Amino acid sequence: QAFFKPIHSAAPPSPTKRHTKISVIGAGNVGMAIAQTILTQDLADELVLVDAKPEKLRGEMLDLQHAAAFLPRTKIIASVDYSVTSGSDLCIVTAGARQIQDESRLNLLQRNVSLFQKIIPPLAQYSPETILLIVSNPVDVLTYVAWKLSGFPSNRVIGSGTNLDSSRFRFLIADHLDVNAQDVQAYIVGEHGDSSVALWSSISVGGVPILSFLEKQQIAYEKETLKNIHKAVIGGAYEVISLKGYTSWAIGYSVANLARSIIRNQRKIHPISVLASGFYGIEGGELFLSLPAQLGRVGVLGVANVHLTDEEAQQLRESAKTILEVQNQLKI
Ligand code: 6V0
Repeated sequence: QAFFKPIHSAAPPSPTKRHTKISVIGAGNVGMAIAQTILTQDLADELVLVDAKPEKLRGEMLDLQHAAAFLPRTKIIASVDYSVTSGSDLCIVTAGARQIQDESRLNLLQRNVSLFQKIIPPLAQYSPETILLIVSNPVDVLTYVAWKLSGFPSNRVIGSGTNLDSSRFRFLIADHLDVNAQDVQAYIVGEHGDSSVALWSSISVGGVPILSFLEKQQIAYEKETLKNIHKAVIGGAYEVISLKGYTSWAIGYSVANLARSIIRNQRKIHPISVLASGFYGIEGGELFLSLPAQLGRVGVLGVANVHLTDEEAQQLRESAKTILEVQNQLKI
């Protein structure tokens, strides 16, 4: 006997209602922060966790499942076997070696490329239509590696890139000016890391272009302050890692924000790692780095044509060179 007596006149579920499935690969600090933010924001009908450590994975799965009474209904499953990811709309890859104190992101690369050779082909095989969202560092080069290993069109392979750096940037500007970070439009582009580029010329707060405002007021010293803010953005991850051992909450929110734009077809512009060759005079080979890109249900819809000063464009090309130099040494 059924627990509920069915109401036969109730309409059957609409055939157009989509079942949304998101897989998170790597159930470490970052993967779990992303998973829990996705759950609280009601972004998926089914959330899948994959990790190489079965006990830890089961522990994380149970811990999240035990919160079911307080969360939107989501089926949570976990396995070390990639077949559980089958039919995912979005696969978020956070698996990897953790960045250790003072280690540059580029040093992590070699350890992570071989991991990706085990992770990306089965993901692509089980979910041939999925969007791959790469978070593992160094994110720009690993997004390129994922693109090559998956054989997917470039619009379906994205790196979380400088979405997080830009959020740190907006927080620090907002804190300095005592305004709401959501009112601060400011992009960091280029490499997620030491060669990232702050687009000073396009920063605005509530629609007011900040640099020209400061220049008109002849508050020249403020420019120095803003440059120090960029330094603080670059040092931000290193500082958090040296204090608590890893970063998690901000990257969790940042990636869930990208997941929302994709799954809910928001057409929002995010600074994320995309195939950048040909944009803003970037040449010399295929590479991924962050540019302000529009995201929707099919992945990357386009790249915004933000005005860059000559200096900013030059810095962006230098950032591209830094990435290519490393990438060219790889065997994929
Ligand atoms: P962590 O806590 O060590 O988690 C990594 C997880 O990956 C562990 O649970 C491992 O068991 C798992 N793993 C390892 N190999 C495999 C495999 N073959 N298949 C499945 N799972 C595997 O690290 P943490 O979560 O702190 O960081 C994860 C990655 O995210 C690192 O590469 C970080 O550098 C990167 N980050 C990227 C950021 C960004 O803005 N792009 C921000 C923060 C961290």
